Amino acid sequence: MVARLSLFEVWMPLREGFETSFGRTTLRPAILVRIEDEGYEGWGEVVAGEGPWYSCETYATAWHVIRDFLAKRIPPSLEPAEFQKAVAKVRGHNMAKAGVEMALWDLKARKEGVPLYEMIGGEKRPVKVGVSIGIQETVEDLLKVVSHYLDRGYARIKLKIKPGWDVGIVERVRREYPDILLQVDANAAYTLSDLQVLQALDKYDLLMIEQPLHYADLLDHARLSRRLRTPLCLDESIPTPQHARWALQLGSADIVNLKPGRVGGILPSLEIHRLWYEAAGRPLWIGGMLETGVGRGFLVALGTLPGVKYPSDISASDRYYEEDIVDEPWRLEPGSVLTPRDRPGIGVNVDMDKLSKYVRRTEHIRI
Ligand code: OSB
Ligand code: MG
Repeated sequence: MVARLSLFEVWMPLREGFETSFGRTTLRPAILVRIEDEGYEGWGEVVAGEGPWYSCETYATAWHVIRDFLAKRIPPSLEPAEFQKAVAKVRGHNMAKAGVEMALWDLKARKEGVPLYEMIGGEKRPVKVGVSIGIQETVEDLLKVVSHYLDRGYARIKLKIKPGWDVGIVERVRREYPDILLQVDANAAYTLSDLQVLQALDKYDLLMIEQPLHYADLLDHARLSRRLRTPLCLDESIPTPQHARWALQLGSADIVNLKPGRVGGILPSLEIHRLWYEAAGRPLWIGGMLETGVGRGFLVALGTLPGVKYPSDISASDRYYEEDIVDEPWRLEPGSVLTPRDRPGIGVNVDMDKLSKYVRRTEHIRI
């Protein structure tokens, strides 16, 4: 039988708009990738957004790159490692590569009848998670949202910040909740000239400050890191394992927010895990990109790796969507954890009836 790749462009309405320093999302596009072979199917998800803000990729560039360049390079073995070799000379487009590579991982794990977390060397244990809260209209609104998620059982809060929405709101949240695990994410909204604002955050016992400076700037992050007491975490600045290596050598960060979509899939994620945690002994955690239940399955699997020392940005399906597109949506369990499923692959199946409500474009490609 000939294998087949299918692309589904979905637009998922978010329960609440999600605002960061680069913009606001109310309807989240995603490309779901399905690869079928020998009666099995594997699913992956492309996390590129509507516009080139978090990354230069968009859902539309990813569709184009998968259809015109990546699909034809999928090796007959359907092995993720061989796929990575075959697409190594395609520069960038990590989110597109990740969507396909992850579908190959899910397919491989399903064929072998093993859960993905086991296949990638994870431990069978619940994954500690938190919630990432977007920029709100007022501080009062923010306090309500924080209290809502604490009531629902999330034990760690990440606040999005930007110039003008930083020290003041952190101060208020900290005053209200002196003991919670709290951290901030600037999505590259500052420069070194904002040093005093960033240093002012040192007072609030934050777990970390995520990506304060320009997305491509490892050097200024190294300079900043020396002048902050709060641990510095990089997200956008680590798009490849090489960047993780450079960041280690320069001292650009204490912590990495590891996102499989940003770095091009599971294999580059494992490579960063080796460099950052196994070789250098530094902590990491898993970051989300508002994924559906499919992408979430990969995040949970990665969250079981040793070295994931901080709560990850992997909230339950109902934090994002009224209806997830998988048969068993991800649920928050007591202790602020999600538990990997003991089913083959990512452990959830796509519900085609649900999926069809959100699909705007479909394409099937023989591979
Ligand atoms: O910077 O971590 C980020 C969502 C979209 C794009 C970038 C980021 C985020 C989040 C949300 O913070 C994390 C989640 O999926 O809950
Ligand atoms: Mg981030």
